[in-house]
Amino acid sequence: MIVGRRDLIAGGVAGGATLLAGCDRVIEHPAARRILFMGEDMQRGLQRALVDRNALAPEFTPEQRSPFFRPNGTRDPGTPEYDALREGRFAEWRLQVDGLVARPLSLALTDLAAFPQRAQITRHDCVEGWSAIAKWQGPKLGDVLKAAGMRDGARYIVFTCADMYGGAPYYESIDLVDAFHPQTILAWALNDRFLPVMNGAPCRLRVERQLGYKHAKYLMRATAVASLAGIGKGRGGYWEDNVDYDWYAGI
Ligand SMILES: Nc1nc2c(c(=O)[nH]1)N[C@H]1C(S)=C(S)[C@@H](COP(=O)(O)O)O[C@H]1N2
Ligand SMILES: [Mo]
Repeated sequence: MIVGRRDLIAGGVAGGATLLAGCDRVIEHPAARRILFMGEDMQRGLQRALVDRNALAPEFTPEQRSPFFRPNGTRDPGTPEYDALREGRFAEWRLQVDGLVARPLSLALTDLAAFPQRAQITRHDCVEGWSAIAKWQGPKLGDVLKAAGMRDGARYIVFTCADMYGGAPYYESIDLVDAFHPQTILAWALNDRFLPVMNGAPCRLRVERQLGYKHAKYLMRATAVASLAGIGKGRGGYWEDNVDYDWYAGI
């Protein structure tokens, strides 16, 4: 039996990082560390191979929504650039879609709203042990990528965010299976309102089959790449680079 992330969270254990955190002394040894994380990668690889990556995350009714969707991580990027965009109610904001695409795009919120919209009421699970149910709306990332046209060799989409967290730029990445998953959207609305700043205004990723840290807020750029090497520290995301979280955080 494969224990999913949801089971781990429901049981009060917040995934691999916490499980391993109990063995600090073993982990300090480089060889032990290598073996442990190799095991971890194999386990994740196995999970990715066995789990139906196209299955849908559960969706909920409007009544099941949480009264409040708490923020986590950055609550306000607070940079001069972001402040200026916010001041102008994000009219000047553009999402750059670039990298290994045939037609790079520069999309305003009105452009995102002109795509067919998907709305979904889903549960967000943070590794820190909290969950919240909310309605998200936006175009499917897959539709936006189709508009840009994927070029041969593209394997991942890297999301660049407007904020720094703990002094490092926040970024994330997903593979094309998740990028083209029907519930993966560029959300600009939360519970039928524009995203609040604390939840990632003006636009954030929703990648519903993965844990909260993959849901990049304050999106500025979505870049199709062949490899994650050379981006950040090369592990595919802020938490992956800095805290050993798994790149694939499937639930
Ligand atoms: N740009 C950016 N995206 C981010 C974060 C962040 O700090 N900066 N935090 C992540 C984490 S750990 C979680 S649980 C969710 C929290 O989303 P929320 O603030 O809307 O609750 O956003 C994720 N995306
Ligand atoms: Mo999180």
